[in-house]
Amino acid sequence: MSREEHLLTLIIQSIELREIRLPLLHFFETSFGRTTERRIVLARLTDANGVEGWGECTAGEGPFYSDEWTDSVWATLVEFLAPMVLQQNIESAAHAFSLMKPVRGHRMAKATIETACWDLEAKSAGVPLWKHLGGTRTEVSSGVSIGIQDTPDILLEKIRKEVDAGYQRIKIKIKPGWDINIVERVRKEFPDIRLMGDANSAYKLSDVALFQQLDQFNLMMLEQPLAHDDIFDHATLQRQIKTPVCLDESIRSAEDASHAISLESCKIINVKLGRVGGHSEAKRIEKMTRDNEIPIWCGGMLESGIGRAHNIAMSTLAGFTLPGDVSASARYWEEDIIEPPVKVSPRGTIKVPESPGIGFEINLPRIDALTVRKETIK
Ligand code: OSB
Ligand code: MG
Repeated sequence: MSREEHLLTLIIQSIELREIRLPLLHFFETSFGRTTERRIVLARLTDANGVEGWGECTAGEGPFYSDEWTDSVWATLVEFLAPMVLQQNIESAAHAFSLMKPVRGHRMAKATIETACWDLEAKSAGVPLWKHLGGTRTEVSSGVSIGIQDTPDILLEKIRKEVDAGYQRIKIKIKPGWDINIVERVRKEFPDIRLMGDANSAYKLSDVALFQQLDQFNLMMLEQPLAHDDIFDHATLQRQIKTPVCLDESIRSAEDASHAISLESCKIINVKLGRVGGHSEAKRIEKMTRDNEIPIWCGGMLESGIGRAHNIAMSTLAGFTLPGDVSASARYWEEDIIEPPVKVSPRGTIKVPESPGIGFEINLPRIDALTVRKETIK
């Protein structure tokens, strides 16, 4: 096939999957559990011209944030998803997601391939991924997510460090027993910071009195207080509290976002590439929420550099008006798998890269050293 024909369509010749193990510098604890080491699936797609695209799966080590996890993703990619995209004439990266439509759910597994297709296509075209996606910002606003700590004093110390580093917004994780008391202490110490809480579905609608009490602390938003798959009870809750509800787990597609907007279940949405199935769906959500004047921001899933780079590219789309959870590599990793690592300025911003694709170099020797399994599907 001629080069011209290759430029018209995307033909994936091979998909190399790897699992890497990456220890976190500090444990990360949410209402559903504590993580100390990531088990991350990476995909390296190669086309007929030898151009490569990289994707990172955001699934956790167990089915606790969502029903996907490292081993389910691996099996789903090998058995079903990789064969659906290999050797196909993919019209463009924007169509990769629809090729995998016969598989229901498994959006994080799909996003691993889908995001890699976008990187590959942007590299083929010689443009930065963020431009290829239609992004407009040249720097993105950065916030941090701080997990549940062993003591409130440790939490306050961590917040101090991030505020001093310049991060534009602090998110703390909350759960029953680590909520109102903690928010009160944090507010006393930091009366003016942009502060929010993320419950990761730890509460029920019957806890409404607690959320009404939280209203006094002027939180920017309350993320996913109720069930992971709910949009109905969240609407009832939102009617009874002043703090804006932000949905994370509940929004898996543009349709979900549309339903949540119609029901007034939330005032803000957290967009995560893995949770929604990749850049195409994220773009649909961005358009839908922008048309409805619902602010959005980019969430994080303790990604290594490849996932982080994709998050930065997505965050350049116009609708991403609030600081995201995408922070510096050095907050999580002793050494990242990309070069240079993601850095955050003293103003709490990340400069968008100018080179083609995700715009960061892949540190292959580092990835090799971390790899615990590898499989190439052709
Ligand atoms: O709910 O946003 C969440 C991490 C793992 C699972 C779920 C969540 C998170 C975070 C971390 O809050 C954000 C980050 O990557 O820094
Ligand atoms: Mg969340």
